[in-house]
Amino acid sequence: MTHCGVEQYVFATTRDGRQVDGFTLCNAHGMTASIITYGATLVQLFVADRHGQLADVVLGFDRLDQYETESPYFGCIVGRVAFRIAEAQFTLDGATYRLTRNCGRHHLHGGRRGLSHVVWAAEVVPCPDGPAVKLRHVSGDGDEGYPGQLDVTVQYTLTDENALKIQYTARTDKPTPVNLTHHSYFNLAGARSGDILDHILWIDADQYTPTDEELTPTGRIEPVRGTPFDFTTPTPIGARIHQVGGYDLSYLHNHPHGTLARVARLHQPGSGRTMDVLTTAPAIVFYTGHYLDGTLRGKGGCAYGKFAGLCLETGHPPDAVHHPEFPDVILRPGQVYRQTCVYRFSTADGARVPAD
Ligand code: FUC
Repeated sequence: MTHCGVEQYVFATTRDGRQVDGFTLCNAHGMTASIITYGATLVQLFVADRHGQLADVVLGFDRLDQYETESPYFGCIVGRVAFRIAEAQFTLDGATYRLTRNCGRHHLHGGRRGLSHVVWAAEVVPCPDGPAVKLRHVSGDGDEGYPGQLDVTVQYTLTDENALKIQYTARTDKPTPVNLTHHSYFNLAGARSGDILDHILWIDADQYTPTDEELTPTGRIEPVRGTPFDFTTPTPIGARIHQVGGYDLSYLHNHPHGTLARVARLHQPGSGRTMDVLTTAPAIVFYTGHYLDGTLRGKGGCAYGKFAGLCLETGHPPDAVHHPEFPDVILRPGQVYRQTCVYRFSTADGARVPAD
């Protein structure tokens, strides 16, 4: 593409015959983001390195059927409630709701189809910040066990500041939990470049929410200080990973939620690429892609091995429906769920705590 704006194309057809469109957003610096209507999924993100060389920094597939059948949530929007809900049930206003069990006896990432395995409607929308596409999906009352009809929109905007902005809204006709996130696996060296252990990570969070062996939170909120989970000083991801096997945990960051704040910075020394993560939500989940085992064939036939990409997923902490001490995730009729997440790219120094 030689101009900035939005290019719309037909991506593929689902196994049940539904057309899936793609939208490529391009900014003034040649950065591009491609989003498909299946799962509102980011399938490509081309970002410049310190020499201006573009590389695709997100893991994904060439074929739609792979997104339908084997994707470990590559690049999609996850909901209605991201992360695990213990025992796949919760009680709200005196009624108990049973959800799809798709992770042992637990519920994961909104269930079997959720928001990630459905075709969304999409339109190009005018936006002063840059080219934008807005996707919408209405999840019916009872979908995956959740109460209420939930009307969700997600807008992706690519700004001339090299930021991919993701804005969520949701409205409901019955009280229901909502926690939406974006599930890209990033590798700032380029998605075909091996593992992410050399990436330097800073997470502006003094606290995290420990989990049990099945990755459901215990409900405690603990300091990261003195643990291998402490990224308050920029640290290579590989430095302490042998102590934990892989990172898969939720942080409560140090900023008030409701206003957009930078909560993390990821930097890859070889390419010079840096990604800042900003959010209005209270938590960020860090997952190092250690369930990848080389069997998935990604874009260009590339085998994605352990640690091939990492996720920095903003939202509310996992399993908040069971932990009143965590920020509340219940949306009620008349309220509007609104969150923003920004992944902003540069070649800024990643070895120091950002000063600005
Ligand atoms: C992340 C992790 C989960 C799960 C999923 C595919 O959200 O927190 O544990 O593996 O991705």
